[in-house]
Formats: sequence, C-alpha cells, structure tokens
Amino acid sequence: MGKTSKVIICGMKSVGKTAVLEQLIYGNVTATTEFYPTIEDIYVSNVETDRGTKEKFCFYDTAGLLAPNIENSPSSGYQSLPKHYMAFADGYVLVYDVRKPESLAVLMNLHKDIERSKEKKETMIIVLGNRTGEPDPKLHENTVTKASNWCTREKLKHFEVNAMERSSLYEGFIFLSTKLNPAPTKSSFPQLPTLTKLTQKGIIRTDS
Ligand SMILES: Nc1nc2c(ncn2[C@@H]2O[C@H](COP(=O)(O)OP(=O)(O)OP(=O)(O)O)[C@@H](O)[C@H]2O)c(=O)[nH]1
Ligand SMILES: [Mg+2]
Repeated sequence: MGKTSKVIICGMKSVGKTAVLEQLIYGNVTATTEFYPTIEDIYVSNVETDRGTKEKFCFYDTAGLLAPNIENSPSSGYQSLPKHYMAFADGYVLVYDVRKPESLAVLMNLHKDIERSKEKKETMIIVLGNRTGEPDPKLHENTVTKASNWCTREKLKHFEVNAMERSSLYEGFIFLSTKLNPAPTKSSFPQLPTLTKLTQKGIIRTDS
C-alpha cells in the first residue's frame, strides 16, 4: 500500500491546533467543546487529494510553545520544537491565532528552526491563521497581512481558517495531501494498454 505521511502540527500555546485537528478528522468540535493543553497526541487519518485519492496521514499534535516574555526577561529566546520531530517529519502545519501577533512571531522562529534541520529531505509546510475568538478588526488585519507577506517571501502556503467551521479546513489540508502525494508520472507507471502493445510486438518478453 501507499506511504503514510507524517505531519507535525505546531505553534504557540492555545492557538487552536487540537481544535483544528479534531474538527478536520471527527467534525465534532463546537463552541462548547472543552480542550486541555496537549502533551502529545497522534491521529491517523485519510486526507483526500485534489485528484480525489485518499492518502494516509499520521498527524502529531504537539505541546504548544510559549512566546518569550520580552518584558520579564529580555534575553530569553524562543522555545523550539523538540528536535526528534524534525528527524521524521514529511510536513508541518504551523498554526497561529490572528488575534495574537506574538503567535505569528513564534511561527517565524519555528520556521527558521525547521529550515535549519531540513538537510535530509523536502518537507511541505502550510500556515494556518485560526481565530480563537472575536478578533479586534485592526489588529487582525495587520497580523494576517504580515503573515501572508511572510508566507509569500518564504514560499509557504497561507490559509485563513476557523476551527469551528470544518469546511474552512479542507482547502489547506487537501493542498498538503496533494503536495505530499503527487500523481505518479506516466513514465514510471506504464499504462496497461502500452504494456500489452509492447508485449505483442515482442519488445517485452513475458516468458523467461
Ligand atoms: N471561537 C473559537 N475558539 C477556538 C477556535 N479554535 C480553538 N478555539 C478555542 O481555543 C482554546 C484552545 O484551543 P486548543 O485547540 O486546545 O489549542 P491548542 O493550540 O491545541 O493548545 P495547546 O495544546 O495547549 O498548545 C479552546 O478553548 C478552543 O475551544 C476557533 O476557531 N474559534
Ligand atoms: Mg492542543
């Protein structure tokens, strides 16, 4: 069978990472659903590609990172994602809260860490701007604009989502699934009729 893509979902604490995953996979999240801070959870699920094929995913929901408290301790840096995730990740879902500019700063730092660790293979990264409550319109616009400019510069795909609306999550995850599972190329998988023709011409011998 096909491969399983391993995807890490990460970002600042309480931005809605678990709500996004639970809503995507089970579709049962509402405004009254209770969530507890994550330590680590693993979800196995199929995600469709834009060709309609279903591909297998293992999502690693991670503990939220704390933003550095600049006022209390100016020298303290950003928390980073535990390194072992970076060793096996095929992709990342980076989540920030459009109401919290510091959650975008956490992602910018996280992205640098990921870039540094990615010597071994291509990884696919998407960025989700979630909102965990009523946003202040001005602050919201600023943060979203800043996020989408940053994503353009870094060639990352940016999606605005709302964990309370399942359909808002599809575009980003279908994009991720499609990129991680590209269509097999014709040359590596000859179509049956071609094979038959070649066999008839005696180019491929089926006898041994
Ligand atoms: N209104 C609204 N609330 C949300 C949304 N997403 C998350 N929340 C709420 O925000 C809180 C935190 O959500 P979680 O999904 O636990 O956030 P998290 O990023 O997984 O948090 P950690 O695991 O602690 O890092 C919960 O009370 C959710 O109900 C959203 O899209 N809209
Ligand atoms: Mg969580």
